[in-house]
Amino acid sequence: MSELAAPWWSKAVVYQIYPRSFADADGDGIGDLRGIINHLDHVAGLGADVIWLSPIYRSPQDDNGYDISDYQDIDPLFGTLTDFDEMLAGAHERGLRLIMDLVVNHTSDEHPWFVESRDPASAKRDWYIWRPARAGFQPGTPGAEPTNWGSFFGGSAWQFDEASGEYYLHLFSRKQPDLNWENPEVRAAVFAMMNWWVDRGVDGFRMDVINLISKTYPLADGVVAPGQPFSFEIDRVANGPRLVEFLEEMNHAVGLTDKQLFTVGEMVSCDVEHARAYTSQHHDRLGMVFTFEHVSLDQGPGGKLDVAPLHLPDLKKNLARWQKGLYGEGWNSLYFENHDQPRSVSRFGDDSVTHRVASAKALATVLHLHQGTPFVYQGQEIGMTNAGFTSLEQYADIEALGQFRQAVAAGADPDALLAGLAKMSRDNARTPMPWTPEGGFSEATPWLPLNPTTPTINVATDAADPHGVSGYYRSLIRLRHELPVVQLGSFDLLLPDDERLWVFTRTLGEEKLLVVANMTSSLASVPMAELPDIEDARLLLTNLSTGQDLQTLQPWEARVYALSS
Ligand code: TEU
Repeated sequence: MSELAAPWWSKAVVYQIYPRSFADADGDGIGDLRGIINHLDHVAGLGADVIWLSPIYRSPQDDNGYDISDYQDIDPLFGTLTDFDEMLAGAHERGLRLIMDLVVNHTSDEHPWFVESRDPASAKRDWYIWRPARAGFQPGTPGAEPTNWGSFFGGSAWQFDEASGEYYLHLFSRKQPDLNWENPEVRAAVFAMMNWWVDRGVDGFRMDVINLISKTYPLADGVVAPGQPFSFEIDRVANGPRLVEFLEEMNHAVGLTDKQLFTVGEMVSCDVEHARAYTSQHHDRLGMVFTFEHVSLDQGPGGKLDVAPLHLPDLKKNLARWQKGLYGEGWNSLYFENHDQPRSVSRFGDDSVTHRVASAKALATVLHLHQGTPFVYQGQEIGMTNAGFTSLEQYADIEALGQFRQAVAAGADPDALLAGLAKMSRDNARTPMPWTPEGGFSEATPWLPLNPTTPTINVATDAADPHGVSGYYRSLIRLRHELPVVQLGSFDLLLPDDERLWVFTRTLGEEKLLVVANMTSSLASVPMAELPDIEDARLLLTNLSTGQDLQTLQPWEARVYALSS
């Protein structure tokens, strides 16, 4: 991609806010828009360019707002449209753009569209995916579901509706019925809603599970894996035959490309080839996608709660494949964390007192020096760790509870499941943002317990520390803003099979960077002969400032060199 053609987000870093857990200004234990307004300086101070807000629309909060009952209003938990306008203006004044979470694979079952759709005679019946019982079965009896699909949150993907004797499809909770995108009225309604937000001043959208909007018809049974109650053949519902058409139609209806709006499509089961097509600069589709590939490498055959050790070469090579695969054609998003993933310092780093800060910075270094748009999830910038929950009662997430229930019913060991949740559950990322040693999130009891590490891991303590994690993020973000080679340089992975070191170069014309990081908690020796010559290199950034030569790296030591070429 030439520099001229590069979009504005090639220089940008996104900061994700999960509003429920960010800051509570009205004292009900739940974060809100006023809380965000009060902390915009924190985000601007990091140097971030864009805020992505997880959903704040009206919602019964079955899935913390990813179940929307009114797309054009703010949930009273979070505030009002007036608060929203103030927040947006506050962001813009600080040079921050703001993107909304667009959740349009499904609505809430309390959305008026779905309420109307429950009536088989209504004009909205076909706005959702209704099906009769399986042939030969009594509706509502075991096995009568139209297909054998499981939902992401446990249980069947079909909900029986007594009143009409039919089932509706919900790939997520039963309170999240899937919209029928085959119906042009549905598409028109979604695009009109998006335009309403664009007219209000928002700068783009993060699109929730957007590659599920085109399903493969006719809907048919999938293979059930041994030991599983349902089929999870994701490709029956992902990347369907009309996806590209729908994305282009949306792009044109909302002017996504014309207005240079920021778009990132969250995509389950999305490989490099899909992403290349969806983000191609030669088409009007999406700016970038979120893949799940690299966050599935530590999963065993039993799924998310079957945690397998991560093999570092797998992670390095996976990211490298995406770097090569999209270069010059599409665009990468770069993330280790979000509201659905555990904390990266606990997952890929070392969250012990000794190594937490260095490993948080090492992870940040490698991620931010790849090509693409980096995403920082609230709390990641201070090296927050997993929640440390030990009993089921501590969890609030519908996914954690649903998957636990389903696995126990299928005969799994509850203790093993709890261990899996402690490592992987989404609630790990959802503990309230610790602003001060006392918490500083809310005056009331927060909706989810504070992380027990709050007295030591919090924004104030980190900011006061000259070696804090957030200061290091600021340096990384500055590097991206200042150096075209960080924005646009090509990527080459060195020592791909090395199990301790993560080493790569970035090259743009005469500019070349070398990144070397020790991704372990022990000393690591660097095979200098296999690296470019660093004799005349300039050390641009390091997380440890040991003053030693590169030959032996301290635990989690990371360095960025500018090579003269
Ligand atoms: O997540 C998509 C999704 O597939 C999740 O189920 C994800 O795979 C899982 O949480 C990882 O463990 C999006 C949102 O990010 C998530 O918060 C929502 O719950 C989900 O869609 C439904 O809207």
